[in-house]
Amino acid sequence: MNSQTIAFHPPVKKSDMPQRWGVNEVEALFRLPFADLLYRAQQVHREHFDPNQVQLSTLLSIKTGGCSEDCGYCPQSAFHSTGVEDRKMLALDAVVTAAKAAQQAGADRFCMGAAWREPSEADMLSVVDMVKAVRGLGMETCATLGMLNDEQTEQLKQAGLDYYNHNLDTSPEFYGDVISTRDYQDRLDTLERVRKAGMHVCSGGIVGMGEDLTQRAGLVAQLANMNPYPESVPINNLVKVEGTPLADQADLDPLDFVRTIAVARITMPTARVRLSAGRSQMSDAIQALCFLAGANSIFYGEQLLTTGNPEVERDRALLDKLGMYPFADKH
Ligand code: SAM
Ligand code: DTB
Ligand code: SF4
Repeated sequence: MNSQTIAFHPPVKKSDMPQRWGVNEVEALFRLPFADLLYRAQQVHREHFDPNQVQLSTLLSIKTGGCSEDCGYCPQSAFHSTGVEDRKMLALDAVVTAAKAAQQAGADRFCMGAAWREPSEADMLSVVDMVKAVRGLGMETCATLGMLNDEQTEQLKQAGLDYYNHNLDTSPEFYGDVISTRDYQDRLDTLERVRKAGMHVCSGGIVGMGEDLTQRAGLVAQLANMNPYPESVPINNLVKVEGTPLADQADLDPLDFVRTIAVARITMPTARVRLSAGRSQMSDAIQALCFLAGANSIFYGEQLLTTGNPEVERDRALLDKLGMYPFADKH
């Protein structure tokens, strides 16, 4: 496969009359009886996707730790003492080796993450080379590098970047409780630039940070009301890392995580909804419920950025048990 044939997913079309989701409407979905919610999510899912197919993204931290932002959940923030070692940017050959290994293991998308508020000009030159090299392997490419300006989105587009990940993380109302060093509008601006440059948008958030139901609904409404809404929507369950301000946050009821997946599926019918961080702490049964609720993508590989993820063998066994198959196997 060459780089011209990678367009696996058509972009979500901009709609002239987008359905606008009120926060109250989204909250009403969250409050549905569990069986009714999952039934609706299943109907929407089956209308747009093969429900047994799952897309596999592998993450690689290309620059770890020492970040100048104060995101309360993040082990890589320089504001928190978490024991994560600061590492300078990986060399190109290390990235290519990791991408080849991910492809060999069955991943179809490779996502490069960096602990930056925003990339510098020199950083961009390295990242552009990485994107070209990974795309040259025939994988879909994704990067998450922080805020971007117009020139940077153009550089990434030219390099062949398929997706840019930049999460809204939570609702506008709860955001200030978690992050103080940049505001919500900065995130929306970056996403707008990514869209304008013609790349697919990957944007989602984290649940279990102490947000109330209205605020959880507020995050989903923000994402669903983007026109068009993101092609990829990662739903992360907070990974509680010692040394971060959210380390002692009470556990989210796993069924509320499943509900969040279902509501994302109903409100963003054609998006890849990714069951993202937090899977190491989830039983097979809860993950199966997430797939039933409309999740059709996971992070695949033993490591997220700095924290663990299920072993490849365990994920393969889980997918087999459920009769599910990776997206890449069908192409
Ligand atoms: N620095 C860039 C940025 O913030 O956009 C890219 C990397 S950052 C680690 C990407 C995303 O990882 C965050 O927006 C957040 O949603 C997620 N994340 C970070 N720490 C997490 C944690 N402890 N639990 C769940 N998700 C987390
Ligand atoms: C996303 O939504 N989740 C990923 C990816 N996009 C970059 C990151 C999860 C990070 C979990 C904590 C860590 O491993 O450092
Ligand atoms: Fe930095 Fe991203 Fe972590 Fe925030 S989430 S501290 S921007 S690496």
